[in-house]
Amino acid sequence: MPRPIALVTGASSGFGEAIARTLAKEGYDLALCARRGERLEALAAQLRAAGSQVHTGTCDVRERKQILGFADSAARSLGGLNLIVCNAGLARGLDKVESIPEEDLDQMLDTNVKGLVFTIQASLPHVRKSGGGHVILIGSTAGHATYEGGGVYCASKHGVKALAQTLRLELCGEPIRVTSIDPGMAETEFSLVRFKDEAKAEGVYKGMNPLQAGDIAECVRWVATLPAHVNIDEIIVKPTDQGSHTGAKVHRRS
Ligand code: NDP
Ligand code: 8X3
Repeated sequence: MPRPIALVTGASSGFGEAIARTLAKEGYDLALCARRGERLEALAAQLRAAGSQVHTGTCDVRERKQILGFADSAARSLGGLNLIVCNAGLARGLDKVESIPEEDLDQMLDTNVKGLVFTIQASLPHVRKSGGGHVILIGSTAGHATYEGGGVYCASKHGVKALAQTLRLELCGEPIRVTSIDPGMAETEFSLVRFKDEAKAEGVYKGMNPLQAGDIAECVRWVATLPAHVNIDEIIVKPTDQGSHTGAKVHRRS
């Protein structure tokens, strides 16, 4: 049996890094991309030492040519693509819709929505050529609810949900599964990227037990290793301490 091959965007930290580690343990070869290439190389060295073939690419998913070039070179060097994990994404700030800086607006929509579409466009031809496979989109509970200051991030993740549902319709009849994994509060670099302030980022998870990156990697492992005729459409996964889809109802011990 040939080893399955997964492409993971945003593999330099958080969910993407954990997904890469988990899939490597599961016997996958990997194509990993992000903008911080040095982090990818450090991760790739560990995964290669444990027996996986790993192709890395310093790549900004907002740049269509970069992600197209990365998917092509990955498929060429690894021998195809079977599983695509569209994970790269971010939130910037907590500004109201009325006053969000244009730079933050562009970065969230360009990364979370356009970058994801570019990743699909770059990868699907290789998945088809490889005989079929699975596309996993990392959405968010922010695709199921909204909160003040989160309007654009929530719009982007509602967009991810719409793209997952549409892809499932458009790919019906082909042996390609489409799953959306939609986490709630998870302690990664997400809040540091959002606030650019360590104390503020730590405060988000203060006194509660957030999800960890490995919890999301386990969801990916589970849906990807089910029999090919079983498609898990959507997983909403939250910390037990988070009652609502937003931060409105969170149990904190201190
Ligand atoms: P991290 O900040 O830890 O990881 C984000 C990853 O995305 C990094 O590897 C980063 O790499 C990559 N990335 C960001 N922008 C780009 C870009 N333009 N091109 C390529 N890669 C990019 O956060 P998480 O792991 O938490 O986030 C992963 C996904 O999960 C995101 O889509 C996020 O919206 C979603 N999510 C997160 C939740 C949370 O609470 N943590 C909850 C729900 C969803 P680099 O900077 O090197 O490019
Ligand atoms: C991240 C979850 O609550 O910060 O997607 O929007 S939240």
